[in-house]
Amino acid sequence: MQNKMTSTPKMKIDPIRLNFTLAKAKEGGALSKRDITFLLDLEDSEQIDRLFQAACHLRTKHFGNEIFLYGFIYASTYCRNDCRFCFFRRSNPQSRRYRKATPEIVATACRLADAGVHLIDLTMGEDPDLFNNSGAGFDRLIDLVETIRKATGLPIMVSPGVIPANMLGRLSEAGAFWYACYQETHQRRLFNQLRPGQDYDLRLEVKLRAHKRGMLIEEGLLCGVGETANDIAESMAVMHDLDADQVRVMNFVPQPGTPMVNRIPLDSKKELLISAVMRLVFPDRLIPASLDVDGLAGLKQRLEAGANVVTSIVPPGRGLAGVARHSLDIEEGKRTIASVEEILPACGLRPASAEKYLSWITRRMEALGKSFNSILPSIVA
Ligand code: SAM
Ligand code: MD0
Ligand code: SF4
Repeated sequence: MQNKMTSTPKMKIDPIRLNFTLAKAKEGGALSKRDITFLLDLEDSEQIDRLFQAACHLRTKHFGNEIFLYGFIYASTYCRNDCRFCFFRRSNPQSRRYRKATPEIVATACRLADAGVHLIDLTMGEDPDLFNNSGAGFDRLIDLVETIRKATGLPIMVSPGVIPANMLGRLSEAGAFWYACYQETHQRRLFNQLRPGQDYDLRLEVKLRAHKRGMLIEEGLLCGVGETANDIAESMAVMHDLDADQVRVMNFVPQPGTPMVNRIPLDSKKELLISAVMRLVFPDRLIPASLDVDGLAGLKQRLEAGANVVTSIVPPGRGLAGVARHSLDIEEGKRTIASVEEILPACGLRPASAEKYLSWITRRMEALGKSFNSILPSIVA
């Protein structure tokens, strides 16, 4: 699986077409797949900077200079799947396994809420304990979501893998207003290579079902795993069809003990390029700058590519892991709001208020045709 983005001499692409394409996006015009692959072919740093400026212009147009902040709790690192890119794949002997107890998770969520995050992202592997046949596992997850929501008053995102359809409604009522389940690619052959033994259609369909149930959804891509610019453009078209509320891309990080450990990772320039093009294609949606790829050191460049949510904020001293970078910057306290707030002014940005985040969710849910009022009580309770 060779990366398509090879290091040929830094060609300038047609500046007139670049001007036209950026101007179209800034005026709210829709970009075609050809526009997207054209922009993804940018190599010249001056031209890439112009793309980043257009992305920041559109972020400002829709979100001003305010940034949302997500707390991340990786509650269980047990998983029944064997994704070839993931440190926590079932058959990785080097993986760090833990399953946090409810009181510990709730205490961590409260600590994150006190620190000022706008949402709690409750993530886990497809833990056999959760997915056991009796459904008792999901009863525990639903109780956990409800307890966290009551204790923090914050909206919750759940990312436990492919949720059984009959659990979506109960999770949503319990306070899980977001469902994150990344397809990684919308190129089936590549999906099957990355996520062997998993059902491409089921993974896509469960997001559609969650959306129909009024949950907000996040779709995500991996880059640096052999995808082409056409694959990325195709993914943005699928994200558009899903009407995804949050869209992301993460640069692949090789993991010890996994089949892709020797894959040469890309530098993060490609992730920034894709993220900036995502801002042009989804100007009014949420786009994360994750601390889970290059840590705090990679935050400024991601924000300068048009992202507007800082994710993977993990408190030290709780024995919690990240996903792609399972320990980077955590115990050093560099994945905290305090560290993030030191970076924001240099980008002319500042944290939004909790009310601002809730009003964005309200508007999106109303756009989804779901009256927020049917769910509001469970947020501000
Ligand atoms: N287990 C659930 C699932 O797979 O949907 C949720 C958690 S999963 C660990 C979250 C995401 O982290 C994956 O979908 C993938 O996009 C990203 N990720 C995992 N391993 C990674 C790696 N080595 N490099 C970059 N991103 C990675
Ligand atoms: C992040 N480490 O935001 C988290 C994780 C899963 N919903 C999120 C990948 O980067
Ligand atoms: Fe399990 Fe998720 Fe990792 Fe795949 S990406 S091995 S489903 S934790």
